[in-house]
Amino acid sequence: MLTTEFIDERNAAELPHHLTDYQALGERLARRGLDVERAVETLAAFDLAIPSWSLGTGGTRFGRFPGPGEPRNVFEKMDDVAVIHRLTGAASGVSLHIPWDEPDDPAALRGHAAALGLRIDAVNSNTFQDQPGQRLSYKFGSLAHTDPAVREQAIEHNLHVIEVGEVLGSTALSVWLADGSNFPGQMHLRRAFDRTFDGLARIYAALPDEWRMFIEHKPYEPAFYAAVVQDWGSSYLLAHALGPKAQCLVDLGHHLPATNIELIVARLLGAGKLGGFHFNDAQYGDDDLTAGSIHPYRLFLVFNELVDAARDRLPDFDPAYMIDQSHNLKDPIEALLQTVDQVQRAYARALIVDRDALDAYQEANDVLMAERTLQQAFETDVGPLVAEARRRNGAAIDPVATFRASGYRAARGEERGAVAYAPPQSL
Ligand SMILES: [Mn+2]
Repeated sequence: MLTTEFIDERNAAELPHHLTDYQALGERLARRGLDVERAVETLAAFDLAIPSWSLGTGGTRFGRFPGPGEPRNVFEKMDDVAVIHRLTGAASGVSLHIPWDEPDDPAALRGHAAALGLRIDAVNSNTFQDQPGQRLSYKFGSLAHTDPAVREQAIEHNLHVIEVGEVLGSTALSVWLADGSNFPGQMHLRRAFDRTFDGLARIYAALPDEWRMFIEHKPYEPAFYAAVVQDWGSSYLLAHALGPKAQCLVDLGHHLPATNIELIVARLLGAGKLGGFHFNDAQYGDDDLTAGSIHPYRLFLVFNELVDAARDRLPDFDPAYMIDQSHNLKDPIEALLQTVDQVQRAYARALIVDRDALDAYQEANDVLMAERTLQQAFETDVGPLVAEARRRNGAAIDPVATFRASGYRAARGEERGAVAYAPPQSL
């Protein structure tokens, strides 16, 4: 259905216009002393991970409105990720959530992924809700719980996730904790943090050699008074005390309004503790909207820090790029195609910043020209650059249009039916 021939055929129809646009962009950048070919090569090597929980329609606490043809199991989710990867050439990773998408046979799932040209990215543990048959409840926390038996259960779960991840070929564990309190006085603020560190240290000790642990902070929700790992400072304290394999994960939606996220990224980069990202966007709180849909300039400024860090060859610079969104209204595959495109655009814009000029303006305290250098890159239409990177990877010049023309969703609707697959929420 979405064969190489089909994609090539669709691309062929767009090729004359595309090449004209690409050449024009190359000439415009050359006048600024920038090499479009170098940017295309770097962008073509970019790759991110799709979370297993994003292939079905999400929901809110008020309801969920699923569409036909959603994947019924983790194998079908892989099939959908393969479609996203074929169309974008930049989504070969799958980030699995345990237990939501725990396979009965992890080796078989690894084989299925490999056959589709996919790899298993970070595995995510879950101690923020109780599973059927679970012995002890996480109602009052997991690693931070007052009861050592609950803490032990949470540690055991994380060790199990590492074991499953090893069979799957993963090399990273993402830990997001819902631990916290809703009311002043409910939880001893200092001791809860110490208990969390002790639990993470046990998990850290079990990490295989080449593995990393990503610690994901979040200011509130479900803890509405005091979250235990509420900000990058707490995350950094934990990662620093745990050791070199522990790093901080920046979910773009896990910050209070008006927080300067690119500044946090710069701080973590400087400390060698930037583990990776969960891309999404937000107007108010942890809205899990499509990346770049609300604050595209911020997404560009985040990538600007990353391109700058790569240029300075910072040690320990190897961020894991993941998506974490909830697709409540859009077709999940289309929303993910749009997301990958938006992230690629932000990266492309950062790649065409005139860094020598920016350096000089910063040194000379030329405020206006320094800002204008960033704006000039952001305001450039990088569509042809992104399309060219995709084309060279054998992917689609226009992923969403190609997906719609393929009839993939309708065919899956016939095959999978309008099932009400249990809705994992986004994290
Ligand atoms: Mn997240």
